[in-house]
Amino acid sequence: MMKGSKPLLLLLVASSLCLSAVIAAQQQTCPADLGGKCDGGASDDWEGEFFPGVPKIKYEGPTSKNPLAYRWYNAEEVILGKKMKDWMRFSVAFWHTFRGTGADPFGAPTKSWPWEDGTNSLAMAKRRMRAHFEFMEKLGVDRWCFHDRDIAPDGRTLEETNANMDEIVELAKQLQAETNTKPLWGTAQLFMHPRYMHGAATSPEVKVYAYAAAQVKKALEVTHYLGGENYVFWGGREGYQTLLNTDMKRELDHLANFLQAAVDYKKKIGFKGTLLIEPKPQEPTKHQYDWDVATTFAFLQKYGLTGEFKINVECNHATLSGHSCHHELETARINGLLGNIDANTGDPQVGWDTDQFMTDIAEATLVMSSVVKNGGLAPGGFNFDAKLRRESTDVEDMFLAHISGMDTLARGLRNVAKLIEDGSLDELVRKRYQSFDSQIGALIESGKGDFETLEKKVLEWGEPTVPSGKQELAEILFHSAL
Ligand code: XLS
Ligand code: NI
Ligand code: NI
Repeated sequence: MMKGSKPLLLLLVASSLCLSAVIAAQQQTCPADLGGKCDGGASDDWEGEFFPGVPKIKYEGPTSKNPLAYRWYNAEEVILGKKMKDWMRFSVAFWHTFRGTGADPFGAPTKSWPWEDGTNSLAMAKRRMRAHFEFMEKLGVDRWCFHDRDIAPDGRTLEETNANMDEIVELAKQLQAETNTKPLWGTAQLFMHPRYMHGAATSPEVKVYAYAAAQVKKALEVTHYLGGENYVFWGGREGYQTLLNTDMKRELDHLANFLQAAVDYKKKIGFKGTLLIEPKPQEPTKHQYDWDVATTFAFLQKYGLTGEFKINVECNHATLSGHSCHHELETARINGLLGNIDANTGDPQVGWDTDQFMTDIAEATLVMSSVVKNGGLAPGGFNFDAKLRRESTDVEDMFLAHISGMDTLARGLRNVAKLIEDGSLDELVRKRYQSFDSQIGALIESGKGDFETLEKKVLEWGEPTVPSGKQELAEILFHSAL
């Protein structure tokens, strides 16, 4: 999500220390304080592969000692009636993988990939796009997600910005055709530019609302043109710090009108992809309007938008809102709203949107159990909205991170298959409610359990005996499948 442009000073230092692209290719990384490679950003002339040391990643099974191999993810293997690749529908997030710099609020960028020249030029955007497609191909992932502003640089005017976008999108379209890939989703990045400091669709400035509309219009067109399967709304600043200077009702009304206009425009251009909303409770504003799945559902219902939107559940956002990812997935699923998963995880101590690759097998198993109950995610999938740790600075680390995240979820899927086959946990849940498999239970479940009838039954039955909930047994059964 960071802008690629480096401070001018770094560029000046960099240009006097310039290395050729070929030498750069041999290096894993170059020191961050040199500001990256340094040809001034004029050319798109990268020779050869971007990842010469990395082969196509293959499945080698759980005993493999090769870090550049899958242990659990075997794309073509059929599990629970579907190929693993069709359960997963993995996607690389362009912004984290290719625009992430490793900077944090206290520290400078640590990553400076060999192909980066320190500029935010069009030529650089093209070269980076080519690196991205080679990355996906070697990883064996055929979907990607993008923010408009992260694939193409801002121009001085909207016309210039859109022209930049068109040029990059043409290249992406060509690379997609060569590699048989497409976007899982696209989105407009409506949070970084200072014009969006009060929000985009919720900005009190009508000209900013209009600008956001123009930006989303273009992003929808581009996503459609590239054959994207979904389009995501994550406002970032759609919320407030304090109600002292904001009008919550007015902002929510504006947001709903904005989303309705997006629905109308989607239909107008014939875009068939699903529109998704990605809840997040805070960061950067304190109270965001899409706090969690339930809040988002209430908003969609109030404004009559339920048929038009599904939800993109991000695991780290779930935990920020005080829920587990599994809770959010189930809330979305039972309401017919589960559209996509931003696959990441947070740090239990840090409590920030740290966007880590998921490595917890138990969490992945719970996530996959919701996906299996949902019958899969298509046309959604798993987008790795996750980034390398600041200290991971080798090109190879990009692959290791994705391999780890993919294997973790693949292992989760295998565990769900084991749990289903074993059946004990499902049986425990079935038994928990079996008292409702009675005449009176059926009456209640059909909505006909009136209070007088139930009172009569209580007088007949006397005090109920309440059986154990068997939580520890459930935990034993679940963990024995991991
Ligand atoms: C940020 C969000 C963002 C969205 C896309 O927290 O997760 O990355 O997925 O704008
Ligand atoms: Ni996300
Ligand atoms: Ni996030």
